[in-house]
Amino acid sequence: MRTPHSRNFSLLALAAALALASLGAAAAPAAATQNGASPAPATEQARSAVRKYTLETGIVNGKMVFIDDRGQANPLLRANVGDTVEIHLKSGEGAQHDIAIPELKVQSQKFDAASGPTTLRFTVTQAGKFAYYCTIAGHRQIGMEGVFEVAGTGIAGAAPKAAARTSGGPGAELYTAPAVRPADAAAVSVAMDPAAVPTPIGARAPQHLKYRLETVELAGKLDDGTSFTYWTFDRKVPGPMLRARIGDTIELTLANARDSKMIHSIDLHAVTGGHGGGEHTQVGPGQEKTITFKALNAGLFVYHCATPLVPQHISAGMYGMILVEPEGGLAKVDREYYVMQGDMYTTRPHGARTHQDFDLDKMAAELPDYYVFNGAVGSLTKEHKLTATVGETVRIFFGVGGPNKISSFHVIGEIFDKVYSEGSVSSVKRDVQTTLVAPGGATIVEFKVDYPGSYLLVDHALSRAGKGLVGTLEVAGAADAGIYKAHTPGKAAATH
Ligand SMILES: [Cu+2]
Repeated sequence: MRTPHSRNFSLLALAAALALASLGAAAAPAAATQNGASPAPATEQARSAVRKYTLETGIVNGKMVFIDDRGQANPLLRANVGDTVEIHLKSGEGAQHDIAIPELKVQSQKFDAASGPTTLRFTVTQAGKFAYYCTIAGHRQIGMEGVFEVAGTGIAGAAPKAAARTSGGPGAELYTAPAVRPADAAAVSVAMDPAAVPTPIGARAPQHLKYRLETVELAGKLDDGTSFTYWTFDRKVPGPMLRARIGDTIELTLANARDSKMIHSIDLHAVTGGHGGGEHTQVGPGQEKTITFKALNAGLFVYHCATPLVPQHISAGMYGMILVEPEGGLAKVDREYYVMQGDMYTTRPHGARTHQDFDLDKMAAELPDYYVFNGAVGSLTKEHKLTATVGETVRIFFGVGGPNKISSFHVIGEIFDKVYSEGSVSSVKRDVQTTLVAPGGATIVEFKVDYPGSYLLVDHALSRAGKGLVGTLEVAGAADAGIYKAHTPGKAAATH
């Protein structure tokens, strides 16, 4: 078996600490302590007793944990063979959790602020030390794990069987293969319109700006006939593009929808201090928090949710960008577009016409099933297209939410006249074919369109096009044969 925290590998612990360091104090009871076995409860001395435990979820020292009624994080739970155990469960921060002891084949119902408390009741038939943990993806890894210790001798022949009950529901049957869920007929489009770019700011003095974003979890269309439970900023992927100028002071409120199952937050790479805002914007369902920051550096910056598991929240759609214009603004162009790339991990292969569930193991292995521009397959080929007319200049604000994969951004049949590498507007590269964009990074590309046709936006790691990563730029206008022409086929061969 495992001891509590043994699974806390360093990166996740770091992410959790980064994102939740300050939240813990607010969420945890004052008496919370870090770890260690708690003394046995008073009821323990009696054999074949009913043992009652109360666990509330919360955040202590940057970890998500179960907290007992004495403030102990992930307490050691004890019982004797033959006892009936009752665990009363409540979501302290409002997000969704459960508790399972898989080796004993028991699992509670899921509970959150909306469902209210629940109780897991079962009879113990087996001695030993067993791990209990929350089965919501990622929660065990960021701390929701403890030990259930059973003294005594196993009851002969008593295989752990349907001993589990949860209040208000049927007996919990563990670890049957999840049924294939049909695609959600009510799934909506999450595809952000690439033309949804705020108006240029240009030459004005610094101001105080207010932005408000809402985190929303919803069933969205991932592909034709395929749905996915997205986590979003303002119901779109990427979330809204924000625009400011250097020296502006920005007051940003993050609200988490009442029907959310998860805590969410925002870390903007344009922010100096407070983990980019992630430290002070961890919001439970139905709550909101506000930060104010000064835009000290110009450039194009990614923002993303910074709630553990951070890469899961990003992969599910929680990323966007903020442009901080330099003094005087950017040069005028004819068209501006907003495009972001993401990698997604699902329990069934690419193309499955089902509701796709998130796959934690594939994400850990960095083996995506889907790559998407603006949230879904077809967002920039079917639902929206980029358009321009010959002679116009086009600027694309391009970023990678990721969470994991670098983009080799390229437009087939075009050359970037200018690239502001890594989103930095303080230097420009000219005449670039393909530009690298890191996860959590961005670029600005500009080019004049000189010839009509369909131009494809791709990641030049082109296997990814087959997993959804294609966009279209339709250029209208007159063809100049001096720039490009195709020759009549079939004539050349005869002259040989
Ligand atoms: Cu989130």
